[in-house]
Amino acid sequence: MSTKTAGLTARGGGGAARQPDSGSGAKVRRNADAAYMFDRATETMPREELLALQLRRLRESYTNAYENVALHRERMKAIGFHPQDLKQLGDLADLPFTVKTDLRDHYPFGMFARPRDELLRLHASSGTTGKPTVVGYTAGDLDRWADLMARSLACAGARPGDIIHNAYGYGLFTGGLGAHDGATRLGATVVPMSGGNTEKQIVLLRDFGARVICCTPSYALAIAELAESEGIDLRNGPLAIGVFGAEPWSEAMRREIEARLGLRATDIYGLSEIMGPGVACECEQGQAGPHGWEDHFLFEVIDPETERPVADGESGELVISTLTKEALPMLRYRTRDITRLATATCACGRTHARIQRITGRSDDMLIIRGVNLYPSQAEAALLGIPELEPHYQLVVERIKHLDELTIEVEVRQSVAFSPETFAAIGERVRHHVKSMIGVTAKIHLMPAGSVPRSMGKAVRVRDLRPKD
Ligand code: DLL
Repeated sequence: MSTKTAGLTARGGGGAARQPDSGSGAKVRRNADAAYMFDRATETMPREELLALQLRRLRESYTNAYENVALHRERMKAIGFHPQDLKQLGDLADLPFTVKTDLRDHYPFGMFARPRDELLRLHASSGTTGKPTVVGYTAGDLDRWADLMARSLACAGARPGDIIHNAYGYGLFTGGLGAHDGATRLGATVVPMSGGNTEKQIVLLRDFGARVICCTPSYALAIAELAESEGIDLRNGPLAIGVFGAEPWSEAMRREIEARLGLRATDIYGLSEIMGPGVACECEQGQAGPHGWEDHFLFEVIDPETERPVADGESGELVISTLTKEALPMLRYRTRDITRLATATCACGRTHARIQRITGRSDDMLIIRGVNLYPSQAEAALLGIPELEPHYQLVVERIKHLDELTIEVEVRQSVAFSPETFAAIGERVRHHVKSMIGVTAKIHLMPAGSVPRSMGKAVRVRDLRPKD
């Protein structure tokens, strides 16, 4: 559905726009200004001020949701709560969560707090079943997103005047256009490459001399590998900064990408329900986890079982409330991403808390070559094919740095075997899966009874990718 690295297989603040430190579009020579920040006053705001700002904006965001979104109003009324009752940030812990299925249940526009004709953009990502999760933006939302993405790119080390090669997928996925608008706002020259066509990516990276590349970490490695096999050494060129995210990755992968592309690899985090890329971004100085932009988002970490906040610095599920979104205010959104928050001021001087590396998810969502995929979506696609039994497993492997999905699924006993029939069924399944969920999978048809049965929960996924 959402193509983070398009073409590979699939996905590849409140108030007016702020002026960058040195004036919009000002050229800063390569590495000339290591201390540059896009919005220094906000990025280094003392934490007490930041928390006071959060409380004020949180009340406004709850009021927007209460007044304009029936679901939120009903949930607040059901517990006798009114936004004016919000006296301190800690009050949040007793308020209801929002979950991904809320968006599906109110598909497509039922959770918008603004009339459709005030929305200037829609994006969508995978839902848990066939229906995508639709998100929308007012002019103000797009403006703040561009600011936050510019802030993120600058935090990662990009500067006005840089060439930014953007290989995040353009389209319904938020990566491409999100990074694009941010790079433009920063005053950089954007190469709107999108994902795929790796050979051309390498030629343009070399010929245009990009200083910054934006893509998923797995795609960065795929680019490195193809460049090496073609004898093109990107390490000798101006490429200096990578802004990588949209899928889980590790410190080992960071080191490998840095060595093979000769750049500093920074981690960018985001999700479409909250905004898209640029909810948080790592600084090049610290490389110690993405700074979550706390003037626009409120981050909590909860125990996914008890649903209560964990102690400061403990690991749990990240929950995010938007503070300035007009079209789609999100209240205590359960991201399902497992992480920790670090609040000590960073080496770079920024005061915004750092989201530590995402170590997993509290649901069964897989990210395969950047495509968000729930086993239930694959199941829905397989159930539409009458020759198949409802017994399957998704096997995920990493081959040459890229994720490969194989679907092992049983064929009904009543289907007589012939190589032609099976080849035709296999092709139909592959096509159906691709068109419904946007992932190219290898299909392994199995005799009835051969997918392992489980005594308890069915094991739907065998994720054989290295953890580090
Ligand atoms: O992936 C937005 C994005 C685009 C982020 C480009 C960064 C760069 P979704 O398609 O809605 O949005 O997927 C969101 O991807 O809940 C995480 O599980 C995962 N994810 C995103 N960034 C990271 C990261 C975009 N840096 C889901 N590390 C999130 C680990 C990440 N996982």
